[in-house]
Amino acid sequence: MPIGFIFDLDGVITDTAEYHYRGWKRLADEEGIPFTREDNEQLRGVSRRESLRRLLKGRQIDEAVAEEWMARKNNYYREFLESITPQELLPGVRDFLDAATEAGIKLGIASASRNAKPVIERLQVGPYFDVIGDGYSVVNTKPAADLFVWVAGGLGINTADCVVFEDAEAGVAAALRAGMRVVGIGPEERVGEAHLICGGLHTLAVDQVLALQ
Ligand code: B16
Ligand code: MG
Repeated sequence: MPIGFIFDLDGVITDTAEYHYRGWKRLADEEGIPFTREDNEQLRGVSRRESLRRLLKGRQIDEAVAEEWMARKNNYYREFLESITPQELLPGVRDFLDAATEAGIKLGIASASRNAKPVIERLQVGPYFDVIGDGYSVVNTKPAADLFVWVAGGLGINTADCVVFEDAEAGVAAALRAGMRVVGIGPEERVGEAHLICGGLHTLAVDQVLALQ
């Protein structure tokens, strides 16, 4: 039976969380809003708009202002992206993608980011993936199931035959809602709902993941 592996991007393939943090931090400093690295953890895996809502912590701003702030943060973020190279693949990623491809598994990306495609291009891993789902692919991003279901559809694989690799609580919840098996990357308190928890793709073997099915 064909199997699909669906990878989140930020926190699984590469670590762009630091660049998101610096972009939001610069905006927050300019606007006099307190924002720490700890606050940034709450933005992991959620959309740009939801990130802004969490950063505001109940402060009210007009829609036009919200649009301008999101655009400004995104411009800062995109400046950082220009320096990304394949060196910024997380440990073990290329070996794991090679092993999965070798095993005949179809691979896809499901990222909440609207910048996923340029990031993948800069990392030079595009050819591994048959489908790239990003922040433009569906209306409801994680924790809704929609993005994972969209990617599974593109791969032509039943949702029940897909395994998701996720680093965010919202992403694990989304994958479970989609009826998929989930490998959680990171601490128990963040990805504890996953079927298997590990510290990164460098600690995993493809057979171990297939045994989850
Ligand atoms: P953008 P992922 C997510 O990527 C990030 O983890 C999250 O922090 C960010 O807010 C979101 O993408 C949207 O990103 O502003 O570039 O559209 O983990 O789903 O790959
Ligand atoms: Mg992520």
